[in-house]
Amino acid sequence: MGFLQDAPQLAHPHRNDRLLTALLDRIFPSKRRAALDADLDALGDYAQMAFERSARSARQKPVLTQWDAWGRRVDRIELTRAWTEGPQLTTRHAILAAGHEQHEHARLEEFARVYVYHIASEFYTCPLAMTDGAATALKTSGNKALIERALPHLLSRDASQFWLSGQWMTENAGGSDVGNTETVAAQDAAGQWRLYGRKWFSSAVVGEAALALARPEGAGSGTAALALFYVETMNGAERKPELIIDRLKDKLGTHELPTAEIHLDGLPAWPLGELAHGVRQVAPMLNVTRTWNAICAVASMARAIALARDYAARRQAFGRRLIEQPLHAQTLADMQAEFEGAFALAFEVAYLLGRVEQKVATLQETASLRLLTPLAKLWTGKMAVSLCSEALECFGGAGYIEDTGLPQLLRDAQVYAIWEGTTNVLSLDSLRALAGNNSLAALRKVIAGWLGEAHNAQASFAIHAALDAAATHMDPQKTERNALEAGARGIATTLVRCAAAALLARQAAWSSSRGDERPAAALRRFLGHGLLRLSDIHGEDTRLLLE
Ligand code: MFK
Repeated sequence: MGFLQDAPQLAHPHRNDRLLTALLDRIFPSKRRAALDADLDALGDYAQMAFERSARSARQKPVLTQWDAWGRRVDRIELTRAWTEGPQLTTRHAILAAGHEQHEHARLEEFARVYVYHIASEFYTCPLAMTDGAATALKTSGNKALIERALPHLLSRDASQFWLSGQWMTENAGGSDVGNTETVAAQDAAGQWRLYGRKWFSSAVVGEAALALARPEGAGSGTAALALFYVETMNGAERKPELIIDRLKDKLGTHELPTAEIHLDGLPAWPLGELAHGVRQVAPMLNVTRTWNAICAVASMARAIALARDYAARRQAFGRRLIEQPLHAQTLADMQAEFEGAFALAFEVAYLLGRVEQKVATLQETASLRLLTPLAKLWTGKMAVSLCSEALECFGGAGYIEDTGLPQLLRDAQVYAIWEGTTNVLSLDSLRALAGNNSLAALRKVIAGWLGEAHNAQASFAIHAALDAAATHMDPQKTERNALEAGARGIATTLVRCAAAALLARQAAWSSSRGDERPAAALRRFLGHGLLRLSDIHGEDTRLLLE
């Protein structure tokens, strides 16, 4: 046998993750740290085991069996190994329960676990995110009966009691424009609400509950007339007959996730609150799942970079290891700097979410969180795709070969930019956030606070200059609505890069004072990539280019 290339190895996703360790060292109270570290270690062990297992075994996909041998409708889904392990593992390590404890670091505790676990979970984190979102929306609704009924299951630390919840919003006609929802809610003779309609993407159809948008019979058209309902899907071990699984989707990635098309044929349902303004009521769920999206996107980047770096230290070409080749090293360092910005931002959103929920946040932090959530989602979603693509290229041809497991990283990453609101929908949501609560002024204040801890005049100057340019670009006195919308991505990306740079500067100051100069290098490289991403909005040219 001739030359055989060593495969990349996965370092421990908790113990060897210097960013996560530095973040927790910087903000986390030491009295809670031992318990958190034990969970992170265990989840990291699982992630390493899953990585090694995936190298040995063929990929699995969920299988839907609609009819049994005797013609009975069963709609049974057999799940992959990681999915069957999910309930035990995640309740034992209290992933969701941790996020709903009563202290300001609760969300950080939760999302540190999510970050370490996500890739090994094979996107079992998707229904976990929705379950977390459902618990959050139920709490916000104040509906005592539903809270008492569902929350002990959704946040359970006992797998036998645990329920997953879905988020049934997307329809064939609706898509991003949820106001076109065709599902109808009607009351039967006994006064029980029942849902009738077709949900086109249902990511947690294996769950026990869901939140669903529907139009109460006789209500008007549009978003405001939609109501938000809680449903349960099971009668003991049997799926309720009013929930019919039409088929599983054949997707580009997230193959282990059983995304389904479903029919609701009179499924019993309970309104969370008033029988209107369902999107407003589901918004707390959306903002939580968008935070999950950002953390999971960052976890994909972490995995892609970890494997590419390990490989660069193993692979020899042109007489030296890849990591010693100047252009390869430059490419990896560029990826690392952008990743560090994304990591800092996603975890700051998680931290702020905890502070807002525990009512210890300032008004500026609360207004900034509303803006930073869509910004984090849209930026990290896009970055995960480009970074995973770059990482595959770092392996040459091997990165294009299925049984290395690498192409899956890229295919899966594409979903972050699509579900939970596409990049454009989220850019427009940023405009929605900017229009209310004076959130740009709030964000500037919050950024100034981060920079106050950084003592870095050069970074401050660059960040304030970019923020000024963004503010001028979106001045409502000078910019008409169509131009504002056309430039929304550019505005969003500029604002988010400014926020990330300020967070990098704060982390760099903290780490430099402890002898670690790597975060300062990440900041310099990130600033070197530029902060401004404002678009050239020339409506006439856009029209010509589309003719
Ligand atoms: C592993 C990672 C885990 C991730 C989990 C993945 C699960 C995947 C499953 C899915 O993909 S589920 C489908 C996801 N679909 C979307 O995210 C929908 C995308 N569309 C939007 O986000 C639209 O912006 C939206 C439907 C929310 C609103 O469209 P409209 O019809 O233009 O609504 P409108 O009138 O602007 O807003 C209605 C109300 O909601 C307003 O409040 P008011 O009633 O008080 O005026 C808005 O301010 C409020 N609102 C909208 N978005 C909000 C929000 N409030 C707070 N936060 C937000 N993000």
